[in-house]
Amino acid sequence: MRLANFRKAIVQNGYDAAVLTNTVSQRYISGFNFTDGYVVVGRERATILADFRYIEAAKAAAGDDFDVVMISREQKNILPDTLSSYGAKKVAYEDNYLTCSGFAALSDKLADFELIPMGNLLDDIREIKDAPAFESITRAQRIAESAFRHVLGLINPDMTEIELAAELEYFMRRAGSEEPAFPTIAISGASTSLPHGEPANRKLSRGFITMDYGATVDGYRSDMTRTVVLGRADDDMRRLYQTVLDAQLAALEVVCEGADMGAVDGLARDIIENAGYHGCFGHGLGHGVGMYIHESPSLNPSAKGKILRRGQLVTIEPGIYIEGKYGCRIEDMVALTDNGPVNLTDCEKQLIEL
Ligand SMILES: [Mn+2]
Repeated sequence: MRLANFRKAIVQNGYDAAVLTNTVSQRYISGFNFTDGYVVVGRERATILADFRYIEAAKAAAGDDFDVVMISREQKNILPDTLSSYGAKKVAYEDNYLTCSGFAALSDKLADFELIPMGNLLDDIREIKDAPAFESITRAQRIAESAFRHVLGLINPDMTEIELAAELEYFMRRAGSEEPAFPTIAISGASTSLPHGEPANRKLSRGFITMDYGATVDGYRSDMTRTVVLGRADDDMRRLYQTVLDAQLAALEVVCEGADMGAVDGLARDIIENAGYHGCFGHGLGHGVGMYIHESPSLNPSAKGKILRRGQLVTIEPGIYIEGKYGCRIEDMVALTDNGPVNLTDCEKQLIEL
C-alpha cells in the first residue's frame, strides 16, 4: 500500500524513479531498517541496495515487491546501474533530508540523470497514517503509560531528575521500546517553567514534576506529558493545573477531521488567557507524531484556515509556564481515524500528589 501510494505520486509528478537516502523513508517504504544504502523505487520495480553488513537481513525483510542487491567494491556504480536498468532518466531525490555534501556525492554518482528535488512528496504521504501506523503508535503509547505507573511508585525526594528519566527509559526499553521517542524530559520544581527543560543531576524538588517522553515501536513514536506533584499542591498550583486540564479537555472535545487547526488551538489558548495566565502558554497546542516525534500538521495560532484531515495524528498539549516559578503541561495524542477521533492516550490526568 505504501509503495503503491508512493509509486502513484512518482508517476503523477512525471518522475521515472526516486532514490531514498533517508533511513526513515527507507524503512517506511521497504519495511527494512538500515543506516547505510539506498532504496530505489521505479515505476515498475523497486530495489534495496545494501552492503554486506545488512544484506542477509535485507533479503529476509524484503517482500516480493523489492529486489535486494549488494553494494560492494566491485560494483561501484550499482546505484546508477540500477536506475539505468529501470530505464530511468528523471530521478527524484530527498532534498528535505540530504546534507549539502550528501547531495554533492549523489549528484556525482548520478551525473547522467536529471535529478529533481521531491520536496514533501513522501512526507505528505507519511503524514496520513494507515492502520498499521496507528497500531504501532498505540503500542508505543501503552508502553509509555506503564512506565508512568511504574515511576509513580518510585518518585521520592532522594531521586534525581536524571534517575527519573533513566527509570522511564529503562522500563520502556524492557517493555519492548526500540529507543526513547526523543530525549526524555523529567524535570522538577523551578525547571518546570522551561517547556523543554533538561533533566539534571540534582534531586527532585518538591512541587511540580513534568515528564514528557515516549516509546518507539516499529519506528513509530509516542508522545505524552504528565505533570504530578511531589508533596502537596497549594491553591495556586491546583488552579494552574486545573486550567491546563480544562484547556486540554476542551480541545480534545473539538479536535476531529474537518476542524480548523487554528480554532482548536484558539479554544485552549482562550481558556488559559481568560483564567488570567497572559503570555504563559508560549508554544503551539500540538503537532503531528509518526516516525518523527514532530511532524505535520501543527496546531498553533497561525494555522487558522488549515483543516484537519482523516489519517492525521496530533498531540493536544497545552501548558502554563510561570517564569522563575514553575510550569505544567498535559499531553495526549489523538488519531483521526476512519471511525472518528480516537484519543490514543489511556492514562490518568487528575492531579496526582506523591
Ligand atoms: Mn509533544
